[in-house]
Amino acid sequence: MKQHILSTNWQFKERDPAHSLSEDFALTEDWLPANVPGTVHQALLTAGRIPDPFIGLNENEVQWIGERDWLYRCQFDRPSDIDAADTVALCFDGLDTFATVWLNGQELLVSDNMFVPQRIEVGTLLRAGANELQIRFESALEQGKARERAHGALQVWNGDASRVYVRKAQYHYGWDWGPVLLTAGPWRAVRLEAYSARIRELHCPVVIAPDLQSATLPVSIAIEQSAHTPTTNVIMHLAIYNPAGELVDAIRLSIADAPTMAQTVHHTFTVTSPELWWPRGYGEQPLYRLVATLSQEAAESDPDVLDRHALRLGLRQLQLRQAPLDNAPGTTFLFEINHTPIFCGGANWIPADSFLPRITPEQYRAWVKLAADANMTMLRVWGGGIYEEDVFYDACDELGLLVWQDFMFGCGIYPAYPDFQVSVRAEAEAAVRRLRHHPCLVLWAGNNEDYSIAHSLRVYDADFTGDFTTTAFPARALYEQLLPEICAALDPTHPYWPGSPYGGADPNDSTSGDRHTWDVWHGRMAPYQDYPKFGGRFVSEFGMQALPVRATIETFAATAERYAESRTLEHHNKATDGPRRLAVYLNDTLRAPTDLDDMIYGSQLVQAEAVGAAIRGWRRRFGGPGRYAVAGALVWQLNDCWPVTSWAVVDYLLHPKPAYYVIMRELASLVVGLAKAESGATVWAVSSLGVRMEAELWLNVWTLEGELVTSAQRPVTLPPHQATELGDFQVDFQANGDVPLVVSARLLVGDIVVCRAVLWPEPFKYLTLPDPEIELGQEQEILQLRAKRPAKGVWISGGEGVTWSDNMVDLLPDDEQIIVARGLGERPVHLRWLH
Ligand code: BMA
Repeated sequence: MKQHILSTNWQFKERDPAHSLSEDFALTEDWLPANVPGTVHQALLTAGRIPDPFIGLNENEVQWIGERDWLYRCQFDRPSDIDAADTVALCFDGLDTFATVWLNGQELLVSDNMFVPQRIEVGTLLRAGANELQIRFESALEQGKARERAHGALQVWNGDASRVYVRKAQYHYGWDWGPVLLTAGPWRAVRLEAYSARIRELHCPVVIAPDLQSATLPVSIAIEQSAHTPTTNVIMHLAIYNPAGELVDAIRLSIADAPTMAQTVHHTFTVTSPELWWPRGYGEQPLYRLVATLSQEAAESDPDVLDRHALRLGLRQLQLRQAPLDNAPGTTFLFEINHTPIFCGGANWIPADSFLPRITPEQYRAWVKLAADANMTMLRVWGGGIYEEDVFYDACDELGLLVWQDFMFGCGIYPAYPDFQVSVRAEAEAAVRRLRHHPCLVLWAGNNEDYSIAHSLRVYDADFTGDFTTTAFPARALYEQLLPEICAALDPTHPYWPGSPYGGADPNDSTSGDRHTWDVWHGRMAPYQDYPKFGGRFVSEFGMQALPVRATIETFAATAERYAESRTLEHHNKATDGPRRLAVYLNDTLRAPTDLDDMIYGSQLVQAEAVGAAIRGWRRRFGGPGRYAVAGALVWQLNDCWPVTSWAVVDYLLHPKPAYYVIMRELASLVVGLAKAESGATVWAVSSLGVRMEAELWLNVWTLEGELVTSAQRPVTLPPHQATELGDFQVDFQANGDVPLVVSARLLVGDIVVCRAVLWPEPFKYLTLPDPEIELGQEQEILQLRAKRPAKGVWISGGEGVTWSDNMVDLLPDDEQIIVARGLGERPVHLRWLH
């Protein structure tokens, strides 16, 4: 197959209603160069026509763009390698959103769903020599409003309510962390394909034997041949390569000669003793490679390759186990890979930019690597964004991150009238076909919080079984019928779940399915220390806001605006009551911050403490066979789409906030935990290792002045893949009157401290912390940190481009911590801590 990407020679302009459409397209003036793939905002920015909407209050200045229609045009020559007999197709991998396309003046296609790739055979419309492609993008806002008028207004959380009628990334309408930037444009590639025969689809739903000793690879290949010149002597060569790149098996299949224009051929490979794919932390991520080559045999020469497709496959067993618990009501929500129970610690993923085409493959890889480096095992692709780019899933395959994939519906009552369902079907089929072969993929979920909003409006009746489209929650026809049917037909090897959250009469039930824990921050604004009480069988969202790092703030706030309460900083916090809620948590926890740096540090400390309390408390309940009461904790949210104060643990410019390092520690293979108990402190540990571990538990109690009050030491045994309660540790907190005490626990394997936990008296604002006298040793990029007295939240900074092996640590006397600062070079570091 020959392929030409139409990425040059594009122009765009605002539609001028004073002219007819054809006059407007024919105008010679007003056109500006456009990048394709791209968006109108990016093109206007490049042309210097708009201020950067990410800076200051500029978002307000560019709202008109979303209210207008936009025209694109591209002149291109018919590529010389296209034969007269070839079938030629124009492919639009993504059009955002209400697009009409003309080729040489003839209407080619009308599209209203950003998630549906379009492929149109152009036949004789494509001329020899010069051709012109024209696209009109109509305002998604206006089109959505028209549909809303026709079908009735529906309820949403976040964004303009007309969005539920528009199959466009929902966060473009503004979210509680994202600006309103209703862009338009050919956001994915525009391509010409020409062929005499092509592989339309290569599919291989791998099945692993229950004993994991063999894998069956049932391959099916859909082939299409040009209607004009039926090709003869066509063969299909299929080969499977192991992760080292060595051929495992191959086969040559002959293809029936045309007249059959479309046909599917099948072959099943068996791989014995497969190298299994594992989530990171549990094993390697070996990837097999399946290559299908379609060629035409020639009498006296090598066969002509007509088309070639390849898939990377990970061989792994997957099960979502929903089984009764011995020690708690309801059922588990437990992912098993290769029969191994996985605690899915990780994060929610939102689009990494308001303007999608400018996210580079390198940035995608950097994001996924950040998640992997934080010991995360799962990312949830949240339903208000997009079905992500291939490179995102490729990186997850390579780094061993499991992916929970929502369908793209979020926080709304969506319609389900027949045309809407047709569009959703096309979108879902395209997404499932594109993503189903990735080993990282472990779940399809119907939507984000649509059951929650329905429940809050009292229109969700879990027992209702009639025609959903006649109810006030019509989209159950999508989530409980259309989408699961598509998944069952196209991707039976992955589980489907109707929503996130879902399970129980209240979709946010804590005893079945998944749960979004917003009792902290939203809802009742419970203290973050109470997170452990608000668990669920799988917590797929929870989070706490914090400011981004200072360098990021400086990119959008003018010098005079660099204070926490400034109009600019408040504009860059999109949550309803965001600054006020943040102030409550800060006030509950710390003495009031006085300047921007204190506010950054303070909010980030609170976020780190909150997220740590949640994961620590919930992972403790990953209690072993029959007792996996909480099997996942996905923080809301990993990333941002612009520079903003949000729940993100890494800011828009990929700077980790302190919470990131707390997550890294709490999701390590071995962790120790401490909580207050009647007798003092209670201790537990969690292991995600596959073998029983023998370790030494060291416990110490310190005054803030650095005097050792008590200590204890004992051997402990940690069974694999579970949390283990290690009993109570007697501490008499009252022995010295009001003297605050700090309890520390460490696990040692051999001489090495493998994990630490510290239990501080709270709230921190009541503590008067003496100077801990931190000593810093620095040998190139290795730092040694020691303290004479307990130090809380020691944050190390050293300028841009440093990767810390750990950060935001608590220091205690007699416990040196070594931190590796890759990329620091000779630069000095700066420390700050709570005092
Ligand atoms: C959940 C998410 C998002 C939202 C977040 C913070 O509801 O699904 O919609 O951004 O909480 O409010």
